[in-house]
Amino acid sequence: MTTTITITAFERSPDRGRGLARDMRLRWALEEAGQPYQVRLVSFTAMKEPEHLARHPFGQIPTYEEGGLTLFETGSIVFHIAERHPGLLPADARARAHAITWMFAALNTVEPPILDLATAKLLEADRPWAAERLPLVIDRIRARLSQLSTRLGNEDWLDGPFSAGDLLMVSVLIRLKLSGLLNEYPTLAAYVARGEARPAYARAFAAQLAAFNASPPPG
Ligand SMILES: N[C@@H](CCC(=O)N[C@@H](CS)C(=O)NCC(=O)O)C(=O)O
Repeated sequence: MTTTITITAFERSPDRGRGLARDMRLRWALEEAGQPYQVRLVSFTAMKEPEHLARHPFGQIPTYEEGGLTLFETGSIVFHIAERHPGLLPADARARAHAITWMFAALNTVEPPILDLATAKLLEADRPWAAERLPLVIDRIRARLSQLSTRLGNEDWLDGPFSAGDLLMVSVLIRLKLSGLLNEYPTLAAYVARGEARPAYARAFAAQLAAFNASPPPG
């Protein structure tokens, strides 16, 4: 018997469905795992209402429902999917521990300065100290990209075959594409392109974009 998987996503994603909202990470993982899923679209208002807060205490997307199980936090959900289906975590215990380490590295070490850049540009641009802070934020990102690029070297993926660690790392780095910073590191730009070229990524991207295009315009 199969249990239906339902995830939540933005009804009107701020990036117009172009891969940045985090439901993309779940869609990609589910596509890699060959698992069908349904999507419940939620508006910004509905996200803060009790029905959604029961799924997600911080009123955000994505969430994941499967039978009686409800999860929030993208990293935890990708791990849940990866543990249950082949293709995202190696069977060998050591290799598996390495892949899980890269999942945490993506979310805990590489993503925070990248999110800081969005905060600095979108939310803090009018503050008197903004011009002074921005170069510091960018330098912190460059430091991480340089280290990551050195570690990746000539390999296709971070530690052996493609894993959930790569899925999250590529997803995090994609946020930098528009800034131009990624192209300063050709090794990482090529790594991201390899992730985007995976058929599972393409299916997930197309599904997210289709959901945006089908959603009613605001107003
Ligand atoms: N740490 C959370 C972050 C979730 C998050 O920031 N979600 C964004 C969309 S990608 C969101 O819901 N933003 C709207 C809001 O916070 O009100 C995760 O990884 O799932």
